[in-house]
Amino acid sequence: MTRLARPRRRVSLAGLLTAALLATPLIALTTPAAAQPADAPAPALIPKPASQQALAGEDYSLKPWSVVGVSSNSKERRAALRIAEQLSSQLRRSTGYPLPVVLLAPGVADIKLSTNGPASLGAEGYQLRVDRKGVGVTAATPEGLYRGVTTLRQLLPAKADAKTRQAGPWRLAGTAVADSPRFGYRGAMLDVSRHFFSVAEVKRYIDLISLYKINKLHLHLADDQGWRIQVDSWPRLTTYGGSLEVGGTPGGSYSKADFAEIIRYAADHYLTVIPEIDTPGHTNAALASYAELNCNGVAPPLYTGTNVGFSSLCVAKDITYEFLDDVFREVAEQAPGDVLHLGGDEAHSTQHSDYLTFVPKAAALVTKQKKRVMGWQEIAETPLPAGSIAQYWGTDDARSQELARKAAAQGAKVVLSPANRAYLDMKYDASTPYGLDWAGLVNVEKSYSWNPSTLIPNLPESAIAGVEAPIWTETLDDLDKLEYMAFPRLAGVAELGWSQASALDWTAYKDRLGAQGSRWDVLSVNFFRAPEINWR
Ligand code: IFG
Repeated sequence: MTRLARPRRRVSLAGLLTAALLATPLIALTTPAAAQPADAPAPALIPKPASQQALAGEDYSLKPWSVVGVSSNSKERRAALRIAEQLSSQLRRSTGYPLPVVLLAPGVADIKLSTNGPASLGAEGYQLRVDRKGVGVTAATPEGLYRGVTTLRQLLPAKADAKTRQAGPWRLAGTAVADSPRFGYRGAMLDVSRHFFSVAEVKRYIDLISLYKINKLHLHLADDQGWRIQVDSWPRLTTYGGSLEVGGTPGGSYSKADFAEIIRYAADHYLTVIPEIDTPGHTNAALASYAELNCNGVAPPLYTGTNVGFSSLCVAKDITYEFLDDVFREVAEQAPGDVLHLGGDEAHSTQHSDYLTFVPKAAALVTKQKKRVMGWQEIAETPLPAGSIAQYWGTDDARSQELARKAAAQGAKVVLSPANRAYLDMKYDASTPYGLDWAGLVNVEKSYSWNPSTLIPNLPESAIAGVEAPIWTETLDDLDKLEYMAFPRLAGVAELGWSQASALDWTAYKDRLGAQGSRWDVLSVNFFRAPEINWR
């Protein structure tokens, strides 16, 4: 709800300003210069912005009478106001200040948000300035404004993220930031099949990944252990195929209303949801639900173990493609983003020749829904439709690197998810209480210390769409475990996707990372306090 500044406030504000101006000389006479507050150090930002400079002597503190002003042309006004309201509602909670949001009446607002910036800022770029007069965030789009406000939140003391009222001061170091992302695809994948996570739990993950300018949420919605998204034309997929999870505990699934809520919440955080229906392997939940989908007409039992590669859709049967046509249609209707992920990994029980037949047929059913095809790297063995994306999940092995190059060679884009660096279910070290280690132990430094553009030899940088950090949940059955494995490493992958290559320096990053600790404490994030980081 947008409250316009009431004239009464303008008079009282002017009154306050006059009083402050009159008082200043008095204070100046009586307060020795040395008492001027020292400039707060420019706080550590993750992802590191393209450019940031401290403005000495330009610190600014939020005031009880601070006002958030929005200026935007009409087509983006609603989105811009929504962003302003999100910021204000959080800061009202932690500061106790009213922080009204107004459609900018010049001079009233000391926190100015604008989407009238130059088109040169691009889709996600922004400029941010803190000086004695206040704060300004300027972008060319609501998404860019959201990214800039995300930075603004990191410039405030961590307690600004608190759910309850905290004591001030609410000081911002004087700074000028000009920023835009290196890669357009900066993803986090959440496997809700091995263990089911509720809408509320997915929202919590969205809250956390969006703090680091992640812009894609890849949901792994179907696998051997559980089918998690409603398909009205094949109801047993969820009623039966979604009933369990790894370990045999009750599973769950998202009704269309549930999924719509996830989509809405993700959009509010400027995240595009990419739904994945893994095929032709990783399909036991579907095969158990409908006997006719199996080549032998016999439905296998539900599976609650953690093996992979034992299931396959029946490539030879027509019903397989009728099934996928219905599934992709209903999933595409539920996810407005431009990408649908058809999986394609570990099809160890699909004849290779059948795999080469299957993927193009499945891909055609995705493009029929006007979606871009995305799939794990193995799909690069087949001719891919224009606009396809292959997701690399190699461990520096020659075969995976070759698949990535093959994808690029046919004009597909590549998203980098190296399992030995970006898989957040990998143990940090031998003492990590959960997670897997098939791709090796991945400590915080290893997860950060790679450069997307040079990871795979002879992969043209123009083919790299960006990076994604998957978290597989065979061993992760609740949010605490998820947060422990995802943080701090997700922040590092987010930086690799956003920041310039020149910014990628472990020693400097490690120090900035340590400063996130207080923020994660305020947000009650159950992060792994890696001993090598100076958490503060
Ligand atoms: N590989 C499997 C996942 C999951 C993972 C756990 C891919 C693409 C191992 N496929 O990663 O289903 O089991 O780390």
